[in-house]
Amino acid sequence: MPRYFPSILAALVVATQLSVPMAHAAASDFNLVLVETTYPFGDGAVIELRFIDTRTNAPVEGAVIFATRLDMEPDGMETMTSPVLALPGEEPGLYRFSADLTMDGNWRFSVAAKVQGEVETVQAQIVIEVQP
Ligand SMILES: [Cu+2]
Repeated sequence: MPRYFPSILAALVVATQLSVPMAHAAASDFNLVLVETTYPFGDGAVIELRFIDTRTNAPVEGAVIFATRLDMEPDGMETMTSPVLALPGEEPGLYRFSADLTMDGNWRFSVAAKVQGEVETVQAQIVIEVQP
């Protein structure tokens, strides 16, 4: 075991040196897209996001999407929020959430995502239109 240690250490050093932006995708290489931008007023809306690697158009699987916030900032009501609940995904690269859309108008959906193996956090703010 001890004689393997230096090579493990060397591998770690190489890995660390590679983890500069050159070796990784940038946050701008990813895109979070709403499947539907218009929703009816009411409880239990299912909001679906497609997470895409724009370099290959491949779905991004296994990302952790957090810091979700839904508020009415686009209509000047930033303090009016609605809780967002993550739902299980149904297909690769599709991330689903549930929220009560308690007022018609424009809502801002704020999302941050961690992609496996990537350093940068992907962030997006997407406007949802809720119709009466
Ligand atoms: Cu409102």
